[in-house]
Amino acid sequence: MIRLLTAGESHGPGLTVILDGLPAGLEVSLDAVNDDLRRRQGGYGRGGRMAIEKDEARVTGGLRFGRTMGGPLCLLLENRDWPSWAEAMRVAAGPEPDEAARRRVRAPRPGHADLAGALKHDTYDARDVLERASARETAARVAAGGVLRQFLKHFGIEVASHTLAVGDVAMPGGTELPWEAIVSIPPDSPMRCADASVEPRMIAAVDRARAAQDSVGGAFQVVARGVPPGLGSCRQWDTRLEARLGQALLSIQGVKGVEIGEAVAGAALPGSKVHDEIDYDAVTRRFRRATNRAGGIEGGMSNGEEVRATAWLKPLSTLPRPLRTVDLETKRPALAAVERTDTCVVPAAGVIGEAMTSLVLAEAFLEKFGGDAMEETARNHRAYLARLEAY
Ligand code: EPS
Repeated sequence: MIRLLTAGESHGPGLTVILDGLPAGLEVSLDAVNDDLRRRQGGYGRGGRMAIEKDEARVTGGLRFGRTMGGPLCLLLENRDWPSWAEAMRVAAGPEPDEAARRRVRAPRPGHADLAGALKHDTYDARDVLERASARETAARVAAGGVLRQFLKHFGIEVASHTLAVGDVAMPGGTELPWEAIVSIPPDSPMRCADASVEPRMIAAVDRARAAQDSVGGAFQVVARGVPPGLGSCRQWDTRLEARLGQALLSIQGVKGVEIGEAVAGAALPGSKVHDEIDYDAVTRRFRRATNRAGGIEGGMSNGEEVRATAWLKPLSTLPRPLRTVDLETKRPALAAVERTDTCVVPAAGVIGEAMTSLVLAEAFLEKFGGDAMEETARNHRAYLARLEAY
């Protein structure tokens, strides 16, 4: 069983990742992990923070000679911004420093975790809440995803993403973007959008929002190929692959909606125009489909086609021109707290979506094939593929 835990605050000393359940013998390239971290930091629409951070993972447990040993992997990511927050976010006990009082957040931002968290944790300083709610935490998830991607690659599974929409600028609907088009998006692409004619309009949408002191949301799609049929299960509600993918993607800060395949368009169509007809290729000895509106999942299980999921992000809730709120202490009307912020994080969110999809697939993969050492997992996987061919 794969388990991922992260710890750390946005302006604390750093982030810790514990990834438990990987078989022994997985070779881990930290360069590849750091490439993913770099991709997450990019994208047009980021604020000043990304000029400060340069995320790099350091291993403090679980690797020997570059390979897992069967124990949990522990990664650390330093927050370079920490020295500016060492007083406001002091770890040690003692009276609240002036700097912490100055950085108090008493005017909860509509759309943010501030209010619900302050009530829940009984604090009048929403900083206690927002520091952990912050999407800074996603750097830790991407570091874990960078490792899990390497695990999956071993078994021919690859995960990629692309931006579908920013604000009201969207890729033309109804076309399934081929895998090759997605993976040929350059790593430093500003919007991570595969359509060069749409990208400048997405950039303009961010510019417009920034000029209006506002923010924009959007949508990204995650695609996984090489996923064998039979990951996940129709056995119970929580074993279903689409349910697990939905939870993983919805757990990304800012994501409010998830669609598997072409679920939204399909809801308005008759079944005959939605379901992907089944064909058999006698040469490759594989069942296959000419269409993939199901997004590679049927009945809670992968069906051997590409797994495709789309996630929608709300516009960021920190607004330079703030909305109305109420002061936590005085209960008087106030303007919401304004923190340094990004204008758009959709390109980064796609990379985080890849990490979360990798987590779900790796977990479902190990559930099916098991194994305490990579060779054992590979043996089980090979035997299953051989059985599918002989089916
Ligand atoms: C975030 C606010 C911004 C973002 C941050 C998430 O940080 P700051 O308040 O320091 O300017 O840049 O994202 C990251 C630090 C990151 O690594 O993605 C928020 O409130 O969620």
